[in-house]
Amino acid sequence: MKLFSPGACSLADHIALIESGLPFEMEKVDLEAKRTASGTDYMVINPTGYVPALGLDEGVVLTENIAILSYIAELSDKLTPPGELGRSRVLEALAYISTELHKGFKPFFMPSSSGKEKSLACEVLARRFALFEVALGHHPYAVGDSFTVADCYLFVMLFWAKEKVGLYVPASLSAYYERLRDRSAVGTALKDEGLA
Ligand SMILES: N[C@@H](CCC(=O)N[C@@H](CS)C(=O)NCC(=O)O)C(=O)O
Repeated sequence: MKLFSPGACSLADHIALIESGLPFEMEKVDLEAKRTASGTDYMVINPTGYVPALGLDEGVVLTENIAILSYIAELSDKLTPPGELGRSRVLEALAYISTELHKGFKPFFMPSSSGKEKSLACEVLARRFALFEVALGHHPYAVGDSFTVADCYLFVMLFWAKEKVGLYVPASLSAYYERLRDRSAVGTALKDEGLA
């Protein structure tokens, strides 16, 4: 498998792959030029132009964080909580992180955003992060008692909040973030992407 990934949301998939123990390689993508490090037109690999994309051994490409993270969890049989609803609970969390948190950061990454748009985004993100503040009051991870792919994605959202945007992050989420940062897979992924 090959993960197309620079220092972006694809960090979540990078962490998940290391945690899974599955063999993989990485190829960097120049997101402005839409070219991979080996010179391929990235739009041919992923017509949306977004990272991540996961090239599978069979020459098939999987795109979209939710699909890739779910695939890694299924293939490794790790990173999903036990129980009848385990897989659905992870999908529920991934969908929330993707549509409510990830997309909420957009104003911070668009040079044309006004100060007003950014401060509104801060308020909205704080409300949306609060859901996990409540969840983490009941159990140690995003979806229960075990580390899952939802934690990989939530970690990246908190990384952006704390290290890129400077959002206020409540103490319980900060403690969770530090706990995840101490995981060996997270440290390795951050180092490999030059973010440590
Ligand atoms: N819907 C996509 C969105 C992924 C996405 O937003 N990727 C950003 C990096 S975090 C990107 O590739 N941006 C490049 C661009 O907008 O040209 C997914 O969930 O995988």
